[in-house]
Amino acid sequence: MAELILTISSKNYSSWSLRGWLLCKMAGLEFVEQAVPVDDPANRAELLLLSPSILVPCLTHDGIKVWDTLAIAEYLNELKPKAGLLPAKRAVRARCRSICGEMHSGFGNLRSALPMNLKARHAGFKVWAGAQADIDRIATIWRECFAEHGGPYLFGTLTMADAMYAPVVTRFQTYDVKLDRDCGTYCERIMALPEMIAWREAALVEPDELEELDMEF
Ligand SMILES: N[C@@H](CCC(=O)N[C@@H](CS)C(=O)NCC(=O)O)C(=O)O
Repeated sequence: MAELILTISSKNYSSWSLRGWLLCKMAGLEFVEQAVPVDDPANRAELLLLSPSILVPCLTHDGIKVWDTLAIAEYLNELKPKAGLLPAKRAVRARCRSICGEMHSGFGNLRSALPMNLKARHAGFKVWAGAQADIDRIATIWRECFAEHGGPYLFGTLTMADAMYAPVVTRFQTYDVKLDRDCGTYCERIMALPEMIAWREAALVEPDELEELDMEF
């Protein structure tokens, strides 16, 4: 197979990079990581050559550029249909795509108030009502999935939905978000995935915090 290159940015701050990277891992494909720091305006010209949206992640394969995380997820599913990125049954696939879409286009309050930052720990963080409503909705989605599919992941086995929600899991840890037992156990399970351990370890050794990135990213 032609070489796959995944362009990403900070492992500490970039939630979309984490999603794209996890999707590649879940697809079971060999890929080359290309890290571009997007905080420096000088790098934006370079990034434009790598990603038409100037955003990460961006996947390059066989002369094809795929940007935007949902498009990457669908592309990987086409490349590796047996990897199970989407559930086998049409109705369940529809639900999986729906909750991925909800993550992709929604939860703005959560994303801006609780930005991904794996190095940080905010014990007793005060979550404002708007972000709490997003957290409650996510917990409802997860609980419905557990009830329907019995865990241990959202659709039984790992799918693109778990990748889409993985950065939320890290935020729940960072900001000490109170969750019920099932949701808490799910978070622990996601953080215990070998891929998440590897990502977190790399995030923790990135250069010091960049203040301007301590926001939705
Ligand atoms: N809708 C895009 C969002 C990607 C996105 O916002 N990426 C952020 C990093 S997490 C980015 O590249 N930001 C660069 C910048 O704002 O300069 C996707 O699904 O991939």
